[in-house]
Amino acid sequence: MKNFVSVDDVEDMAALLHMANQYKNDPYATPQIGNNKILGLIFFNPSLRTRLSTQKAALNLGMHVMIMNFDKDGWALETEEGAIMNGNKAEHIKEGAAVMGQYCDIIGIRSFPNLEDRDLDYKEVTINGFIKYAGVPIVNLESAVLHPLQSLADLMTIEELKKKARPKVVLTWAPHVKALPQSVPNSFAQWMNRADVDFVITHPAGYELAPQFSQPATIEYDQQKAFEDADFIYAKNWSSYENYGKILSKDPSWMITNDKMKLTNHAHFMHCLPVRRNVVVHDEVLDGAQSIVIQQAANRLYAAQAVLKSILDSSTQL
Ligand code: AN0
Ligand code: CP
Repeated sequence: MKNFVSVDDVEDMAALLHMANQYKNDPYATPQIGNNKILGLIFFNPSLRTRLSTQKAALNLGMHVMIMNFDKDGWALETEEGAIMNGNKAEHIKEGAAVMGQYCDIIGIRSFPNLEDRDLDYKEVTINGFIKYAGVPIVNLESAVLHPLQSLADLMTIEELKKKARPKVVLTWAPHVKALPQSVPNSFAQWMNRADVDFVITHPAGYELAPQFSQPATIEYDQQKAFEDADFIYAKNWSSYENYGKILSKDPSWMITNDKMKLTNHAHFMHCLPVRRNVVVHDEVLDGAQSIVIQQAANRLYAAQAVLKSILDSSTQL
């Protein structure tokens, strides 16, 4: 695998899942493969899970890790071609990415959308700029549009816990106080649409995801109906794609409660975290036996380790 930016970079999903499971059984199976290799991690936004799990994954492979909080410590990056840089942006991505590529063998980037200009966000200028100018493989640590490391860990968790060959997986919108990216639901939809699951998305009208990610999933506007017979409930808030970046509803009746979980087939509750308790999901669900959010977070490590291993394998073949 050259880059890991979306599901489209994965040549063989079953093989990648298998590798992640192998690392779960034996995290130190290949402690040397990353010797003398540097993973650079760049954060334009906060992170707990992605930062620590990706760092640990690299250490398990024998890599060294350099981390930079670009929002605080880096020069503000210009991404526009031909820009006259007389404003507050001190460095162009052409040099910034090319220089990082001199120091790092793989670069991971977290860069959220600004949620103001949809066309600009969906062009993925930061991650694509690094792909174009860094000259080394790029890993998406949640971009403006996608979060594939999360989705790989989510799929791994579903595979571990499913009780039937083709489980019903429901992605449900839930309320939140802030406008959040569509990256997690876009990416989850993209992966679920390729997995062997019965995939349903439920949200209030106006929260339709970009069709290139949601199709061909079933959209069900009645949350309770969507929950019927579900084996997995994946909750997440996102802001509107259509009315870009806007909060159209804070309707608390969309919060996940035990009463709603009772409509399901004893479903497992999933969330990528961080989650706002008693806004997105009631304590009784998150603290209950069906919640698998910590297992999901644990699997982030093995997902990242499999991705880094695949990239190291292909870069040594060159
Ligand atoms: C981010 C989001 O919704 O994309 C990160 C999730 C992994 N969440 C928040 O900003 C709360
Ligand atoms: N789920 C996830 O990516 O968490 P962080 O934002 O803490 O990395």
